[in-house]
Amino acid sequence: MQPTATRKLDRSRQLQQRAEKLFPGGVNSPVRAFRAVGGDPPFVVKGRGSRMWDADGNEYIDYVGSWGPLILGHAAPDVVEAIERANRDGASFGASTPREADLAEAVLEAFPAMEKLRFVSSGTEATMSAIRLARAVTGRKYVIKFEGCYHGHTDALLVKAGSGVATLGIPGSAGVPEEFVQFTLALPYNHIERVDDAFKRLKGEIACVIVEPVVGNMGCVPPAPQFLDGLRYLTSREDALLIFDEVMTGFRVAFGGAQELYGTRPDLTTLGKIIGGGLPVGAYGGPAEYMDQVAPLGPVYQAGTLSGNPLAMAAGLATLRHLRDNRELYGRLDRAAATLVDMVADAAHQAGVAVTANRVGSMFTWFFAGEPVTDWDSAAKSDTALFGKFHRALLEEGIWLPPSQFEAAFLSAAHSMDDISQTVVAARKVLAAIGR
Ligand code: HOZ
Repeated sequence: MQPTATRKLDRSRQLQQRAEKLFPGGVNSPVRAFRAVGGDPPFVVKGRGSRMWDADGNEYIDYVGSWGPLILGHAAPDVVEAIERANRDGASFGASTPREADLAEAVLEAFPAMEKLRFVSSGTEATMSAIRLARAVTGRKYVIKFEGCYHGHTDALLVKAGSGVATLGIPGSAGVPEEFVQFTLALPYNHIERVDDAFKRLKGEIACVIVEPVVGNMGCVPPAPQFLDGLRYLTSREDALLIFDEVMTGFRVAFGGAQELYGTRPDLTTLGKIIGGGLPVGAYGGPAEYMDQVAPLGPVYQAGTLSGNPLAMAAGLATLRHLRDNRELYGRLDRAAATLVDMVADAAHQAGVAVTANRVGSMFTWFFAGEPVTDWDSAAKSDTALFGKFHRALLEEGIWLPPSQFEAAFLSAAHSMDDISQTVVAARKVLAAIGR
């Protein structure tokens, strides 16, 4: 790797100035502006395996992986080939294609809780549609979500949300009338008794509970033992639906997602990221009895011009086939991530910097916090200024972490032991400097 300690970013700065004239904050998704960590966002021009290169030729070991989809790393050969082959036949038809069923079968094989699904173009669409379906199925209005969980930017779910909303310290969003969120209850994650209370208070009125079974959008926060089973028990008892938002965790924490890892079966599942292999995609699914309520069979309307897009289907299928045929990859990812996460946490400890490391498989966060991080209140106690310092200094060393304390980092199958050693060496140097 070329030395990056005196990284030049001239070209990136020119591109940033141009972008700022064109896009709010110069970006098409807020966290990319690096506002929470300070410093200038490099403009990326190429990725290969575990690495990315910016417009000035600086090289980085990437731990964002396009925010989760790239479990096989950048430009994985079988994914690139599948996209190229599909593209030669035409990029979009607005009509059904065989690839949609190919990918659907691959998804359903891994997620037995789903009998049918519907492809959409983003995680936001998937969760929005799943909520609509849950309300239709139950004939009820209220939705329980959890503080610090992020389910995309649909109006009803932008309440005490994680991801960029948490990163920028926005309590909700301007432009969302309070009437639109009057049926959304935001409760603390991992506090099952609060969910029980809500069900008692609003008896027969709660349509569903939506949860990230492992949170990635307030940083990585695993479920407490019995939390997911507790949600399953309460939703079944109250005839409400349980929705697992596995946009981040699906095919990530295990082949069959968090529902396989923890053995809890939701009613509806939302997916995205990995199932599109780096192209825009989302999906929601569940038992046929529920899914058949969606138009054209049923009265729940939902549609999309690019839904089931042939290129996204091809990229997703190549990714899922690779994962299915190389299941041992999950064990390898788990061990490699454990090594990385623990060694950096040790380095922090030795440098006298308070860090709490959270990890599930290959998703993880180093919280700059002295206490366990189990919910939004504890995540929010992190020293975000110190995290910003850590982020900026690591970037100088050629290590690219998510530019927010409240976003999970990801390891891919393309990361080598050499990548991990380089990252640990860089983190030791940075932590020793900031711990002084
Ligand atoms: N909200 C996304 C991650 N949780 C960030 C998307 C992006 O900026 O690309």
